[in-house]
Amino acid sequence: MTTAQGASWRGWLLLGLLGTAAAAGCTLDRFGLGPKGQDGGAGGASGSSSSSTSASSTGSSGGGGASSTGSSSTSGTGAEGAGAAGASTGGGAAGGAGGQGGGGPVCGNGKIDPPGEECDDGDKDDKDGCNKNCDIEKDHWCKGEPSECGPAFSPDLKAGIPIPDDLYKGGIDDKNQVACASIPVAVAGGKKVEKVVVALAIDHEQAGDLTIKLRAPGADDPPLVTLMSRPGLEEQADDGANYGGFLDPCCNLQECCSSKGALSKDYPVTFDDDAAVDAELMGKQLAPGEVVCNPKPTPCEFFPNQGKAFSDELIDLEGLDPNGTWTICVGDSKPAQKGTLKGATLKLLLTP
Ligand SMILES: [Ca+2]
Ligand SMILES: [Ca+2]
Ligand SMILES: [Ca+2]
Ligand SMILES: [Ca+2]
Repeated sequence: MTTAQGASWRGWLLLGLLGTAAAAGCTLDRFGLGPKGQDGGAGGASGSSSSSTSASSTGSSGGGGASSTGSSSTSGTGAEGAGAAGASTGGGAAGGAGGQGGGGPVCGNGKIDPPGEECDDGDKDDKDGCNKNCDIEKDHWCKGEPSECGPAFSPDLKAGIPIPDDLYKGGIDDKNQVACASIPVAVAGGKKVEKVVVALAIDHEQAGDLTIKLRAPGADDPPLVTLMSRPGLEEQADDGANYGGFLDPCCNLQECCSSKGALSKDYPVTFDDDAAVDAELMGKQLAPGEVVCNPKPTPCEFFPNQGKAFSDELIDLEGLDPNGTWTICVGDSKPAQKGTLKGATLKLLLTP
């Protein structure tokens, strides 16, 4: 885990997404791939026993593509392991998975190797979020390479919490005005917060109606972070007022420019300081009915934008005691389009 701390979050994010998309299941143990396979070589050799020559020539650095049943199995640990993985994915002469970075997934090398690794924290230990097969463990999340992992907390919201339509007034204490998910966190060992990421599953017809806030635990004046504030709309204050951009032909003040894109629980959105896209842009390019994050690469991850709110930032939560009740609230400040908070996940990275 120590090597993780100097690496770039942004790089992790991209690669983490690639890794998350990969199918489950690390083949390492199945094929007995040894350490020497990590730097491995060309791959793609025949699946027959005739591959033994080429496999053995690169054996010390990995080699690859040979059949696990071929005579190449005698030519060295690296070739044996990589060859087996190659045959499992490509089969025979069609070629193994060899080439860059070795012939197959190497769990424990700190890189998320396709196919199959969800994470790789640089070890083969269980119960640290990324298990010995490089699968993310239950109730955990991971990001980056080498992966950093931490606990994830998701309350059971059952049918969801309706978001009161057009009732948000700027505060989250009146639960008639906002939909809030309470997330109790209990972590032993005196660990402190290093990083906070929030993922939300929301069904809503119009993202531009919404303001989203996260309150951290704490008895006195706990941190309150505004994650999103009416994307697309340049509000004048965080008070839910319907500020106009123009007068319509009947002289009614009309709002201008709030994002028309919709949100779907099937396409959760994530708030992360390291995301590449401003939350103020969520759904801004979409027509009514089009859904944020669908299809990709419409962004799913956003860095928070507090709009005109007085707000702490996610980075301000660093060093906090994670224990207690976290609260995520969603408010709606525009009539007509409405929706429901269907799911919330609080993802934490903690000090060792
Ligand atoms: Ca790996
Ligand atoms: Ca591990
Ligand atoms: Ca805004
Ligand atoms: Ca609304």
